[in-house]
Amino acid sequence: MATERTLSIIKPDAVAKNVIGEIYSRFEKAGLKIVAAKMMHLTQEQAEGFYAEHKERPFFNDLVAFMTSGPVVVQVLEGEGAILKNRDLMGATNPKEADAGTIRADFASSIDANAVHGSDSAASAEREVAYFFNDNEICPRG
Ligand code: IDP
Repeated sequence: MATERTLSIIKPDAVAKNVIGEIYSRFEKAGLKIVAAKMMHLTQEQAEGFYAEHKERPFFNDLVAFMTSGPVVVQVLEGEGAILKNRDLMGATNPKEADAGTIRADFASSIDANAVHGSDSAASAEREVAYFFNDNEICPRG
């Protein structure tokens, strides 16, 4: 399987719960390397742009309000099959449907406040990594 990069966000609810380290530990134990990272408080414009594909969905305004409600931690994960591996670690969008032992099952409280974001395809990963990071902010680790 090819080495991939994927964009991950620890959302405001998980930052508020103080579980950044526990989530990073899951990435690392699964063999994913953090090759870029930053904490930031998204502006309305940044959140709307990031979730532009959901603009017409009924939950869009709530999603933007939630994502701007507190700081997030944004990272690029690198590893074999990183996109799917990260999605598996995250669990289903609705934490009530997430498999036991996944990040969302363990740390998310609702479909709105669901702890983490992860790119869902190679095309999304490419767009989302570039949305938050310049090439010179990504540190390949071999
Ligand atoms: P994903 O984050 O698992 O890829 P998406 O369908 O891409 O899920 O939705 C993006 C985000 O929008 C979700 O993580 C969740 O926070 C929010 N969301 C999705 N569906 C709903 C919904 O039905 N109600 C409220 N929020 C939703």
